[in-house]
Amino acid sequence: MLTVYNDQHALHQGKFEMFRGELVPCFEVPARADFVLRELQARRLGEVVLPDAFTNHAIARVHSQRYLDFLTHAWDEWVALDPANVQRDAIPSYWPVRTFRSDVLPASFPARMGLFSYDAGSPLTSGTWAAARAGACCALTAVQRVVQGERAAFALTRPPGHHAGMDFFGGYCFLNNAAIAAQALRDAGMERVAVLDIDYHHGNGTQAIFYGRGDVFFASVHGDPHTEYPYYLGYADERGEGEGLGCNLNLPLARGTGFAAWREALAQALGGINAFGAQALVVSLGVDTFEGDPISGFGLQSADYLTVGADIAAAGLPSVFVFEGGYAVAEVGVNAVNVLEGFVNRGRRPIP
Ligand code: FKS
Ligand code: ZN
Repeated sequence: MLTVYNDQHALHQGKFEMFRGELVPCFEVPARADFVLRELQARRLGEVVLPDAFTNHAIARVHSQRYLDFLTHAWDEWVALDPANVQRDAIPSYWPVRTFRSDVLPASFPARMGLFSYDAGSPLTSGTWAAARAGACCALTAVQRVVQGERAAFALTRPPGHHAGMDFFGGYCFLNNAAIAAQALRDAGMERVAVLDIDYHHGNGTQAIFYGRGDVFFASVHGDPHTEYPYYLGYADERGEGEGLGCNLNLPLARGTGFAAWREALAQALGGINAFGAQALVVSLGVDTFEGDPISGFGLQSADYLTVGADIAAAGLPSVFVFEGGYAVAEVGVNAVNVLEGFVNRGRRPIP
């Protein structure tokens, strides 16, 4: 499978994330992408190409201009607060919850940072904007290739994207690569596009971006938000609104769920996508469903990911895979590439 990759992802390298009153080392590290790249090369799964250059136009189809302006200048504003900040990641401390205003853009940088985020676990660093932008370009290049006739392409990017909303970051995500890809497929003439999110965590950002739309279907299999991050979205009764009613399918599963039950939920998600009549598919490919993942709670084993890829291939849709989570760093390459190999090899050998 064609992979689009750019080493600029490593410009985003957070030091610590806030976790239960402590700053702990970031789970979302550059080595994650390195392991996937190495595994792709070892298995000779296909060409690895650099992204093409894009303006912000396609990104601004999904994200608000004032959010993009904030991200563009955030690091410089952080350092302007205190020159010693060059050594520190920027982490928000204030958020406008219910009853506060979000229409006023405060002059204070920390206040604006809270306006455009929803957690303290997503450090913004000197290279965050450059890395996120390069990642979005990888997703857009993958879309272009698929539009030109490639059966599928993989955007190997980080930071991840599916928690980022139209105008907020969080959950290690700044630009929503899957949403940018889905919108780009629409803008290239695909009438109906589906996003399948198989990361352990609900893709709240992607859901929110398309919630009122009837042209993009969102299906997600994830940890039950009653107990799992991002907690405040991802419940089964969220079915879309207005023209988008019926175009959102959440399949939350209890912590501890193993592959058999997970695969049934995947089949339901793919059934929804099929009934919707999608012409193209974007897959938010997280492999934090792995039994050894340090921050998640499902029980998938490495070999299961071959089956996952084959099941997705059976949908028969032109597909853009976008890399999301997965924190068992040593296994993340094998697991992600197993999905891609299972997809490519479907039909070549039997998978039970
Ligand atoms: C552990 C607390 C976990 C944040 C979890 C974020 C998950 C991110 C992800 C993505 F795909 F976006 F990377 N809190 N200290 O895996 O969904
Ligand atoms: Zn995740």
